[in-house]
Amino acid sequence: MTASEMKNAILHHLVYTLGKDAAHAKTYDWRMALSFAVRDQIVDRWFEATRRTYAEHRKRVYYLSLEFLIGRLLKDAVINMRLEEAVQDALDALKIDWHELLEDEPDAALGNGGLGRLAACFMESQATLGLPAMGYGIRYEHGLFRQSFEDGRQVEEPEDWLSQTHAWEFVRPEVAIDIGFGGHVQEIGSRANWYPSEMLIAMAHDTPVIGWKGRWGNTLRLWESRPMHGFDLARFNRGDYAAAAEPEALARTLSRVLYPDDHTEQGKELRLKQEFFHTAASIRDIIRRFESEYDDLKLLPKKAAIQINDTHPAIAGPELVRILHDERGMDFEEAVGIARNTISYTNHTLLPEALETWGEARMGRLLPRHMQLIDRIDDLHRRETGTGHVNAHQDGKVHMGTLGFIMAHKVNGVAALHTELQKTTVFKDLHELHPDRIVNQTNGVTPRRWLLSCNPRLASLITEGIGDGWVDHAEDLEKIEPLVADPAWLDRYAAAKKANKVDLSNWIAETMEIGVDPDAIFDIQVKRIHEYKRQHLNLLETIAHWQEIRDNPNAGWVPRVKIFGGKAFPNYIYAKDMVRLANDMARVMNSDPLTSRYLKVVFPPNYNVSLAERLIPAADLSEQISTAGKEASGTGNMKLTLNGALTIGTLDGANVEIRELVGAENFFLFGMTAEEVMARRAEAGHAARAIAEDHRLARALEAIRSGIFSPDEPGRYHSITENLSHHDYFMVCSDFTDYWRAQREVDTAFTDPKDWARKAALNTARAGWFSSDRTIRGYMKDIWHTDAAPQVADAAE
Ligand code: B1H
Repeated sequence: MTASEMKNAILHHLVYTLGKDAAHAKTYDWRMALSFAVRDQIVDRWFEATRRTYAEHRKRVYYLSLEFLIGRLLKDAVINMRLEEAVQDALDALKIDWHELLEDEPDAALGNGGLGRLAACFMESQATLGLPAMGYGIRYEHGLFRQSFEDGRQVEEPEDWLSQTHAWEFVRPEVAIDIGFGGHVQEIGSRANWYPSEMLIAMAHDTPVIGWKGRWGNTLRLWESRPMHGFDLARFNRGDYAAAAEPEALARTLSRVLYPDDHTEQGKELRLKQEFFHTAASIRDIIRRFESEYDDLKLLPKKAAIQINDTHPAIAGPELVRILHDERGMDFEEAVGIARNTISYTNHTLLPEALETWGEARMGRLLPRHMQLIDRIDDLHRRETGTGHVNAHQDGKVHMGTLGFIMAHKVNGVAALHTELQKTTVFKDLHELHPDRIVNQTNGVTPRRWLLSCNPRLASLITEGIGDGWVDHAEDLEKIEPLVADPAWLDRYAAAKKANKVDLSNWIAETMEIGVDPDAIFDIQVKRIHEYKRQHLNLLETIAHWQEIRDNPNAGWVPRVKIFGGKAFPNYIYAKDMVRLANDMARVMNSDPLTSRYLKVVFPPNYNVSLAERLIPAADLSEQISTAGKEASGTGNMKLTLNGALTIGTLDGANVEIRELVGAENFFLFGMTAEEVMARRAEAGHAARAIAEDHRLARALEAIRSGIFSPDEPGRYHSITENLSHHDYFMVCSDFTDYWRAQREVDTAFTDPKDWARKAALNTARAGWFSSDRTIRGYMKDIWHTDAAPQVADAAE
């Protein structure tokens, strides 16, 4: 497509789709017009992929997830369609600022963190690989809350991405699926009819997901809940206005908001309803599509693979059995076998507080037939394995992890260490019964968004050196290793990083009115705020460092900018205290004339995908400091490595694999191993001992206690200091000394800029394995048993 064709397409949509005269068009109108013009380019390729999938009777992969953290889509689409030049030139001709349009797009935050972003990266990789796949999620009207700070405190506001038309979706009013809850069951022999007492409708909205060079397009289908019976006109006519609208409002609450839980199990009824709504609609849609193509349901595992993203859609097992057995009359045991061979389950966390359970009373009331089927599945599983002690329904609750495991042919962990720990902890008994079921698929991230798009300077430098093959064969990044030996090339690598840091410094100055030194170490910890991720370990080290600078302000310190980003769950008081402490520290330290040349603390609010794209390319140091054994994988760690940040980290999650690949000499390791953590935790008084043995730690804790950071309320952080001094489940104190040591090694290493650049470049060169293309290939081979389809011709540049 030429620039002038693009310009005409934009003008056409401006006038005929948006009904706007160019003379009066605002940023929003231009962005929408551009988005529609780009979307037009995608549609034919998307159709072509669908047609081929049918024509070749290909196996489809269905990714069921309550979260898809997709972020903005415009730039992604333009890049994958190779339309950058055409768009840039067209907008220049129209005197429209491309960056202003990009910034105008709402960030679709339909997820909490890593689990949701992983689903989004997977969608992009599946499309890039040409794998027929479909993502199923919920079209939340409000995504993850918007975070702002008031006097340093986190304040949550509703997120409103749908207040403007979503440019990328196609509404499918004809795909409307009935979903029932409650009611009663009438058993007829082994089978049953379920008569729900409450009904609503799931309506589909489809967003095309286009792969690299437009070679393949898949669909992200998001369900919106709708009332079965709309407005009650009789009531309205009687003057009962509120009641007339009530059924409608109730039905719509199901897709109203994303639960902001991240690793906590709230057990709310509405959440269970969301889970069933999502899963039942998706399963029904999958069966409908299958039956339009095949007439023998025994073929289902051959033609469809259903991946459930954590246990949130784990009701898929019983629901599929219900359809096969109750509705289609398949023998019960056979139905379980078919369902199991179709479904596989990814476990994302071992944290006990995150493992979903539902009370039998609630489950029995909302899903009476599923409750019966779960007991029969347990019963069958007991007979198959000859054991009585592993049941999904146990102690008055349904354990969704166990249900997920029993109803899947493969269960996967998300990094090597996490998968091994699964075998010895949460799924120990089940693993012994089914030793071949657990497999590992280490997470990955898409290099299109997380390098090519977010870091154009580094991406062009790489492409100039080795061609653009790395974009869809990220392992090729290792071809830059020979260049790393060339000092001139390394200077350019360092210059790209520096330019990214200057950009970020300018943004920080403009939006937060904080001046930072672009030559300082940009030390970044971005992720949800959680005790196990240990932002407070970072904060304590920052305090101790600040105190040492104050002791000796003229000692020639290596300047640092500590950058934090992340949201705390609204009811998680401890995490919110950590946010406030960081902000209180920033206020005090940034205005300290003795130290502010050397140390700044910056906490931009509302960390989301777009902010990640801004921060990550400017990072020198990646903080991956979770208590060993607690972070299943992490994916931010991979994005930062790819963008040439060195990691300071524990042997946790995918850090282990990152360190192996980039080399121990290019990684700042500290802290106890998962085994050591478990042993130390059993020792009484471990925290007090660690504090007694480290005067820096003791002094940092004392500073918080004294109220230096909260003079108006000295006791503000009492719960943090008390918890760390006495309980310290996450071993902040016991890991502090080694963390301090590693941070000082970072300082020393940074004083040799050439060697630092070399290490950084080697991180980029060796991070290709963390492409989600590699992850998806792993799922295809070990779990889904599918091939990538032949591709549609490349979109020309
Ligand atoms: C991860 C979650 C999670 N693990 C419950 N578990 C949720 C659990 O709404 N809920 O109820 C939401 C999310 N998220 C993360 O998954 C892991 O902590 C990361 O280590 C991992 O990288 C990511 C992707 O696998």
